Amino acid sequence: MANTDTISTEQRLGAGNYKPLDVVLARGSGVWLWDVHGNQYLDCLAAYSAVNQGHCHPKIRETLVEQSAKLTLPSRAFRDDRLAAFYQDLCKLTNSHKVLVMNSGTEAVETAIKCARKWGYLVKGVPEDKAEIIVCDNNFHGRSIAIVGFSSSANSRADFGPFAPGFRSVPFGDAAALEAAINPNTVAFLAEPIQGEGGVVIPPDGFLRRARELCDARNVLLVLDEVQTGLGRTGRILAEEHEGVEADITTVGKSLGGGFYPISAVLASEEVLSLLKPGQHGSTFGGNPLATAVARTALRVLREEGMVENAAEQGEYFLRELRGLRSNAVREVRGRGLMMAVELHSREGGATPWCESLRRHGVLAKETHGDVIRFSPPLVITRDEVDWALERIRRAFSEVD
Ligand code: IF1
Repeated sequence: MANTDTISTEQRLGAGNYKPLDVVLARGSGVWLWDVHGNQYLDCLAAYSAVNQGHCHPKIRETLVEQSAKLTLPSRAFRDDRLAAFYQDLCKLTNSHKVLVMNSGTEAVETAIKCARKWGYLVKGVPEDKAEIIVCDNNFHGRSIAIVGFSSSANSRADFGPFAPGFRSVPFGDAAALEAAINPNTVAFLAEPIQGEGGVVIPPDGFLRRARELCDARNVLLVLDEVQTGLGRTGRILAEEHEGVEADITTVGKSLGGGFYPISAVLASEEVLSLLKPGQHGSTFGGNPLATAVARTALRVLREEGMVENAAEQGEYFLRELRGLRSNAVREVRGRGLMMAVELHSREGGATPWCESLRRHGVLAKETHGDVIRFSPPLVITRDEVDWALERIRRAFSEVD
């Protein structure tokens, strides 16, 4: 089907819940993507950090093919020969005690919310249906009704009400506001270590440590959503490590599936996860052997190929060079590891013209919240590939300015 036919067919038959760049991709490998005309692009989005290992990683694909010929979905009504080893690998890598495996990041966050509430009633002794969870303004934790109910984005919430009660929002990074919001019915504080969709917003240094102290002092669970920041994106396995903090409940997803298969997980203590009894939570595909086999290889190559260390090294260089951009349009450049953003001064049309110019120059990036361009390439990016991208980013910006 020709390019224009593809796009018009998508627009005719598909819901309009995305506004993608009009590039029709057909192949990917590592940091590189090719469209249907054979044009080559460097991917600076990595599927919103779901392809940290690079596109079509051969070892992860090999596992997918091999397992797909053995056993894919016996359901959790029975046991299989892949799940225990996946639990071992994930717990070892993240220094976690127990795992509850799901499919999407949204499901992992919903599961974390259910676990925090159950802990609140059965362990903390909060009166029935009175549990409160504190969240942050400008958050993004997924798109279920409960989660968008505590979103501060009008576009995420409009016309989806009524919403679930029991959530209270405080400014991200404001420890005093967090302290003031905690009350005897507070069961958890839920936050992203760095707000992704919010525009790569990094909290003041020490905020997570202070949140940890407050949660300890007031018997509140610290829940960190590492679906986007986790698995090497910020130069550490988990972003919480930058502050030497350990959450009580951590969610991971996206690159856990290595860009091949949706799988997510909730990591928590025995005390928290042992509260869930048979029949109280689950999912048809959660923890299927195809997903867990793929995830084990996705985690293995992350470690064996030094992707986390590479994210720290290349990210430091990439960010320093982005900060050198000579452009009057740029308001701020920020990031940690290979989770970076260029915020433009607010203007009509936002950052779209810059993303279009970047595309024309062979770099694929996407704006968030209008004025922020996210740069989050796969963690396998080499120094030469960073320089390739920087050369074109400089040209693209000079063209639009
Ligand atoms: C879309 C955003 C990013 C997440 C965090 C949970 C989830 C996400 C911190 C839910 C998902 C995705 C969703 C996707 C685009 C992307 C996104 F722009 F939407 F916000 F990355 F910033 N926690 N983020 O970032 O995970 O259920 O999607 O597997 O909805 O367009 P999911």
